[in-house]
Amino acid sequence: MKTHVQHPLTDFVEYPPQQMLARAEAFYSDIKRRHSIRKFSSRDVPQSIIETCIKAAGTAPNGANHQPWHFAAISSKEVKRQVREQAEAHEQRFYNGGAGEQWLDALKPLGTDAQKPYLEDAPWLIAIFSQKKGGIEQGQKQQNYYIHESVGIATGMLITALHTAGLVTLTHTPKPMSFLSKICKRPDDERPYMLLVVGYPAEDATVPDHALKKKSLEQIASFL
Ligand code: IYR
Repeated sequence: MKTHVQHPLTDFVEYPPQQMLARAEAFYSDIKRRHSIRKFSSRDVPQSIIETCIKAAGTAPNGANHQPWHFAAISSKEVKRQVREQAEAHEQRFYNGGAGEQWLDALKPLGTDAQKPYLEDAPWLIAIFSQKKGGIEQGQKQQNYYIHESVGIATGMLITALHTAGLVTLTHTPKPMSFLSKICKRPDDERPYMLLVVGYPAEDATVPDHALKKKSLEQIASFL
C-alpha cells in the first residue's frame, strides 16, 4: 500500500501584501489584549465554545502527526474543588520557601500567592496532558516525538482560540502537577503539562503593571 499519499493544497488563501499587513496588524492589536487573569467571574461558558477551541488546538503542528496531547475540560464543581484543594496545598509549600528565594523574588511584581480561588470560581479548567507514547490511531503505543514542542504549540493555539472567542485565561502550573493525573483519571504514560483557567474576568479583575511591559521588536528579533 502507498503510505505517502499526497493531496493538492486547496484551502490556502492568498491576500495582497497590503491586506496581509492589515490582517497582521489587526491580529497583533487583538492579541495584545490577551492578559493572564487571576480574578474570574463565575458566569457559565457553553461547552460548545470550549470544544471548538480544543478542536482548533488539535490542529497544531506536531511530531510525526501523533498529536501527543489530551485536554481534560473540567466544569464539575466537585472536580474543581479537588483541583483547588490540591493545588493550594502544593502552592503553600512553594510560597513558604520551596521555590527558593530567587524564584519568589522574581514573582513579587506579579503579586501572586498560594490562594487560588479562581480554580473554583472559573467555569472551566482545562488540564493539558502530554503523551510519551501514542501514534496517529487510537490505542497505538508508538514513541512520540517533540512532545514538549508539540504540546506547547497546541497550548498556545488553545489560548489564542479562547482569547479570540472572547474569553480570558490563566496558565497555571502548580508544582508538582502530578495530582492532576489522578483527579482527571489519566494513564501513567501521560504527564500533566499545564492547567488553563478559562472564563470571563471578574468585574474587578486587574493586570499587574509588570505584565504590561513587553519587550520591543528590537529586543526580541534580529533580521539577517
Ligand atoms: N505556580 C505558582 C507560581 C508562579 C510561577 C510563575 I514562573 C509565574 O509566572 C506565576 C506564578 C502560582 O501560580 O502562583
